[in-house]
Amino acid sequence: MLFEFEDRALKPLEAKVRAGERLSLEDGVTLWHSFDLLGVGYLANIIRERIHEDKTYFIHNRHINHTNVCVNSCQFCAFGVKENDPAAYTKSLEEVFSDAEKYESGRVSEFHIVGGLHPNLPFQYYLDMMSGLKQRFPEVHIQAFTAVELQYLAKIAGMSLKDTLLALRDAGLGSVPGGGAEIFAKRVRRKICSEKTTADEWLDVHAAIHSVGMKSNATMLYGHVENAEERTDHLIRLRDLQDRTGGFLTFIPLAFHPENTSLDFLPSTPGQLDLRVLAVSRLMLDNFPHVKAFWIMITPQIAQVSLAFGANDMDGTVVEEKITHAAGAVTNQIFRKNTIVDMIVEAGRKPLERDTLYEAA
Ligand code: V47
Repeated sequence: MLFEFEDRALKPLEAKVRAGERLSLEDGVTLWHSFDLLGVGYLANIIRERIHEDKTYFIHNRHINHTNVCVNSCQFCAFGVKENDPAAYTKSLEEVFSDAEKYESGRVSEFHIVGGLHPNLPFQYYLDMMSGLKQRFPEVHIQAFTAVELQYLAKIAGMSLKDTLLALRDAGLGSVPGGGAEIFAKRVRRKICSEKTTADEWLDVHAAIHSVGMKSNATMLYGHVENAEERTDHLIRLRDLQDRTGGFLTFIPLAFHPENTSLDFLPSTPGQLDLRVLAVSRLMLDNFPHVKAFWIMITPQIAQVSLAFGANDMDGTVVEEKITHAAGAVTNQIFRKNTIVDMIVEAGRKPLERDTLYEAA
């Protein structure tokens, strides 16, 4: 296909992308600043189609957010509250199991479980959640607890991170979601999540997950106070860890939703930024197999277009999503499988149902 770049600065990058050469920090910054969004998308699509051709994955999953009580107070978050807040909730294990059962009688292939850092729940609650779900739904893969939660669980368990991971794995944990990474740069963390796990700690937790043979995902929260260099630095630090461990499956950019947060003076992310972040991520993260368009956060419409801008995964049926809906998301919380299939087909791609580890489901 003959493609004319509007921005001539992108032309040298095409040669690099076609030759499979790694893009540098400067290349990343060029991509963020280019006025030629279609050109950036065109470059990302070269890699997307080289790896996946027309294939677009989705999963039959159910998210569960077991508690919104959190000892941290991240400025970008509208989900976490203190224990005495009228909006605070903590699901009993029976409620978690009954939620898991509610959607299609637990016949999903994945439970995706994340929550706040609860001050009083014992480590046993989390072990019993894993083993209770496995006992009831032995076929369902459990992807649970961000790196931030895992670091906290190790603290309340009084165990090393590795022993905590092994105990959770023995109880049924299958893999780890990508949340909590936000933006690694110290300047940004000081402004949006000053109390949180540091960038190095987040990366160390994922290195530990990979060292025990488990897979994990990675995210980047964008569209708040970060700049182009900081986004590129974030992607390069993920790429460096992936070079060392190979344990990341998927990268998921998360579009910042400002409503009900301390950063509510910021606007929502524009569609052009959502597309650009997916495209630049696909280009920079040359060693990540998958880049996911999380339709809940960027809308189904942008997610469809993103399948020509680097994304090759649409996440899944989801069913319950409280984190971005607390922050003003207006999307559905559930899409049936046939709706996702239709969306992918309408976008001119080939839908493939997968399990968490990207085997055909
Ligand atoms: O860790 C919190 C982010 C994450 C807001 O691994 C916000 O496959 C936008 O990590 N606006 C949780 N984002 C969600 C998450 C995730 C989602 C889908 C798939 C996967 C995966 C992981 O949501 C948090 C935080 O980074 N978040 N508040 C907000 N106002």
